[in-house]
Amino acid sequence: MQDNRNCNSCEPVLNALLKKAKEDKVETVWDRARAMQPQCGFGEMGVCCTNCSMGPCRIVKISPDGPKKGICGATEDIIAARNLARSIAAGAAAHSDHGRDMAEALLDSVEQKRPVKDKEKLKFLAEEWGIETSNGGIEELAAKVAKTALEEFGKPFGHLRFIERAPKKRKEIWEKLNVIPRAIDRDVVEVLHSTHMGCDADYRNIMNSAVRAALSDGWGGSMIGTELSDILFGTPVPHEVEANLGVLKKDSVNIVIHGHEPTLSEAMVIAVNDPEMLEIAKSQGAESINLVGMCCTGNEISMRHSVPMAGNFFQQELAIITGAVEAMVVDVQCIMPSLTQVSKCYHTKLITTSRKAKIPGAIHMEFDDKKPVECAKRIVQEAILNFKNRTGNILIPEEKSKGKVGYSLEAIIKILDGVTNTFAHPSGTVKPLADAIKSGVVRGAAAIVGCNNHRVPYDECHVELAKELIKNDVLVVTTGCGAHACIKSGLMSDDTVKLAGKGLATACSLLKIPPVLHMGSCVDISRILKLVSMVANYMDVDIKDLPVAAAAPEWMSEKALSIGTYAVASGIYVVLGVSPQITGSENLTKYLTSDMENVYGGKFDIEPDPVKAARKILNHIENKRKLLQI
Ligand code: SF4
Ligand code: MSK
Repeated sequence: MQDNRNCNSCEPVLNALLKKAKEDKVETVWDRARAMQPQCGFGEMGVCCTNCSMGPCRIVKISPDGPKKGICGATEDIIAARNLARSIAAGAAAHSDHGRDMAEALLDSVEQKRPVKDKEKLKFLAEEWGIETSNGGIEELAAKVAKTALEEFGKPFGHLRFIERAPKKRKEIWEKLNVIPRAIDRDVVEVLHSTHMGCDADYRNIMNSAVRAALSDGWGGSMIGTELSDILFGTPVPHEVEANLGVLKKDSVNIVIHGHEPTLSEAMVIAVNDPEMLEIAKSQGAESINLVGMCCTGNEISMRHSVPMAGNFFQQELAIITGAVEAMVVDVQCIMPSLTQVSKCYHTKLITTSRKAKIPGAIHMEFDDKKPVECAKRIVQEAILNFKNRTGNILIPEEKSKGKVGYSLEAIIKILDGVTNTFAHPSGTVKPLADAIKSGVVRGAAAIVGCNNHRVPYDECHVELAKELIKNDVLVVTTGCGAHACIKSGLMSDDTVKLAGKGLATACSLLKIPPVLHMGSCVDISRILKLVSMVANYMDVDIKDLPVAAAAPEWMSEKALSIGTYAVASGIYVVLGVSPQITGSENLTKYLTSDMENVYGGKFDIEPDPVKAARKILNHIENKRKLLQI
């Protein structure tokens, strides 16, 4: 495990709060990672199987005498591929269920007569899906769009609607390989079926099912999540926010909202701004109510409401350790179960809100989509009444930085339109971006996404990779916890252009954008898919031909595996900083890191060192440029 915390922005915060944790006798993720060493070799290589009760079975790689097959005869290839496919399906399920919740929230908003924020986007989507837009009002249209979105999860025939956004050549590849996603739930279920004991025994075929499920995430569930969130709560526009744990306030009621789905956090924004709530807070001796966001919820509400970004995955325990958090309010995904133990050492109330994610020891206040603001007010009140229970044991780090967030696809296109003044298409043009890439002023683009992981230096991998890429004239777009790392280190401020190469710096100065663009939460990687598709269509090539790449330098979640898989299957070169648990199967490892390129045009690579990872991405980009003869 890595104890190294070299990122300039996070090091002082970490050092101070880990010291405090030690003094307060609080265990953190780093302590548990240390205690876990050495980690199980079978698990690390992906060759342990528990798919039936004849097992567990494990393949012994290090000695010639150990078992080379499971009790049923499953080989290392089968076991490793089945394990990986199930993880990808779980990641696709998590993202897609988030998308389904947004569709249900849209339907609820119609029933509750709550207006949608982006009516234009609603109309665009309705038109795209062939829904009649001239009859009836906005509410009727919203209901039709929500129902059509919900049908994408279980329709018995056809394929996913958003597949039509992909370039023609990409769709032909998917069709030839028979991996076109049909219905989101069906594709996830098929992975679970085919990886059941005694079913699919061909690792390549297992991976085909996994690819289909992953594509149903990227071009299905995640895309629905992003589009409907924008319709419901507004499409983000660029603006400045503050980031890092220094955003907590000493004299205010601090509420950290953590997780993923924007329904809860949007209601929390309304609740904390309610004058009645402020009055109660003042009656308890607080100056104000300070709502801050963590992980992807942090991305969602910073993009739409300028709510400060308190930090990423590895900062969730540290936020409570400050001793200044009255409530940590969580919904789904990436919430460490350890938060109950950490919060017990302080006065913090951990409040769970989703029936899908209860944590023993937390207070459960179930969020009701039909009464969002009422629920949020009850939660806020619970936090306010906890202000008086603060002890003097408080340490709020001084560190905070500023940066620009909110680069939705629509915002990027509007900026580009501003340069050309060409409204060639109702949804705008990507011509200036394509021209900048073609001319070589900008060499290419790379997405930096994903989590934190104790196996690599915290935040440093995101930040160093981003710096290397922009230095070499590669535009960086980022989401999820990678976005938090970049904003904390100042990479999203306008003056970051001084770190960029000459070409990229010139383009960014002209467009008045930082060279590292915040594009949102994990589901918002669908924004990136749409952007690369538009550029590919504009240049009349496939995504695989573009000088673009992606990296997940500190990934840990099954969702990241699904993202990586749909990116590779969409033709993108993806560098992982942490190896998936596959190395026990040479065949599967070779398939993912080499053979996939022959069929999909994209492949995985594994490189923990961010500078070496940048070099690989730069080489890939230059190769693609050569092939395009640009
Ligand atoms: Fe063992 Fe086969 Fe059962 Fe897996 S499915 S636990 S390899 S017997
Ligand atoms: S929150 S999936 S730790 S990016 Fe989306 Fe961060 Fe990874 Fe969760």
